[in-house]
Amino acid sequence: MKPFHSKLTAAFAVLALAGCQKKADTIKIGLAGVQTGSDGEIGAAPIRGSQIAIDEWNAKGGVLGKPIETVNRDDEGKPDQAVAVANELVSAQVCAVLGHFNSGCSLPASDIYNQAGILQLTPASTNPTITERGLPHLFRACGRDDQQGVVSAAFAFDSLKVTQVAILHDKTAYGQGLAEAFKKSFEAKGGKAVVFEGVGSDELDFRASIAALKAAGGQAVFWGGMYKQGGPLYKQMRQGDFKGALLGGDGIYETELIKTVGPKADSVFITFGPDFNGLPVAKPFLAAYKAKYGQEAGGYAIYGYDAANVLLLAIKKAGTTNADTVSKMLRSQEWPTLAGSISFDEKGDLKKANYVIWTIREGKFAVR
Ligand code: ABU
Repeated sequence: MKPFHSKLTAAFAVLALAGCQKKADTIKIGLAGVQTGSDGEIGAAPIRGSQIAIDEWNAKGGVLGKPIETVNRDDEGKPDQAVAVANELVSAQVCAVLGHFNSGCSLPASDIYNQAGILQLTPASTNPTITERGLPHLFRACGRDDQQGVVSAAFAFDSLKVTQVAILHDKTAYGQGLAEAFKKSFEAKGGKAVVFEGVGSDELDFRASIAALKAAGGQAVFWGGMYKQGGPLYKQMRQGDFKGALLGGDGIYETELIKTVGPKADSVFITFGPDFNGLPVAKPFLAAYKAKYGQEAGGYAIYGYDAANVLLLAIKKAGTTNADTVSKMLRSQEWPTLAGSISFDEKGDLKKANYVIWTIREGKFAVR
């Protein structure tokens, strides 16, 4: 006999699916992620990108003959709030969720979507565990931290000739996971992590850590965390007369970082996807983003746009919003995106994730 909570979960999933299919007037898509607080700027970008894609689909008649309705929820970058948001989206009977942004939010929220039989496609959550759990309807349109950690470590060791690195992280699922991935890869190359230290995710005073890493012989710093802390860390490295490079992942790829570190901080090195700004195919999207939101599209905006287009195209091709059918469809072929064609493996990861090294040149992010 099934335990009571399993029966409830099954009933909940049936109700959610029934609602999704019964609601004949619109196709509801959840947009979820951090849009306020310290990660607000970087987190809002993919949601805005997704919204632009959905506006374009609606202008052409929606999908499956119905208008697409978005249900947008801010998880504030907090795992507990992400759980509340996920429950709200289930109650709202969305058919799929584009989000969340933070790995620490996608992890608990994905359990709720999984129980409710709702497809989730995150444009930005890079922690490997997200897709390693084998959830059947979970996908990501970005790479993984064990991929970007490898690229960053190879760049530090092979190109910068750094052999001793200090690794700091913010103790989050993203920041700590990325720091560990970098360390593993850097040490496999023959390098040494002379410091590996977690700091609170609201810590802005790094002077003690910088003094310690200088004393330990660190030649560069790897930061596993977000831009709101990465910027002050770099500034304090220079104020503390530490001339080594700052390396980091996609969480510091945000123009707010440049405002903090200055336009000439050319020894900041970031892993992110390839440059799309110069691609003719991306120009209409970049213009639409600026027209709608009054600012340049941040790095993850295009991932949100691409994720929404891939999801809607898969729903259209599947002829249904049923999560099983759409998930099979997503795994079955290559999907065109502004950033090139993508395909998903059995886990829901991209079959090929292209990370390149970015730096800051003339006040802008530029591929090194
Ligand atoms: N991947 C960058 C920041 C989002 C996250 O994975 O937490």
